[in-house]
Amino acid sequence: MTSVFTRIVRGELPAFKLYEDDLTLAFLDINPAARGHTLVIAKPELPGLLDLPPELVAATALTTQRVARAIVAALQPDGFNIIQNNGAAAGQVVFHFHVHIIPRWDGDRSVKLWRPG
Ligand code: IU
Repeated sequence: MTSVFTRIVRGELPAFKLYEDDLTLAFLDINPAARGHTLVIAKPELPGLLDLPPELVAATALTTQRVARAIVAALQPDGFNIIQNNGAAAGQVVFHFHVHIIPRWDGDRSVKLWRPG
């Protein structure tokens, strides 16, 4: 089955893209938990962290750092969360590997970091 993120990679669905290279893509989350909430995906359609070959673990980690650095420079949050859900029990909804970057500001304790479904 083709995931919604594969369709974004192929350009079949729109997304606000922040960064792209051969192996990874970063775009704004459609239902953000906070301003600047971004997803970094591995382009190949693999469900979770344990399915990734080493080169994709490395590539997605590097893209996550690069994009987080750009978000910090642009939005100047006081911090940020990196979240990566594996399995429905953990709140994963899209079974195509992705890392969440969620900017945080002092006093924003109302941000719900994980909302199942
Ligand atoms: P999760 O880790 O699988 O639970 O996160 C999936 C995320 O994908 C969630 O934050 C959604 O808002 C987001 N998303 C999206 O950005 N664009 C989409 O078309 C779909 C989900 I479907």
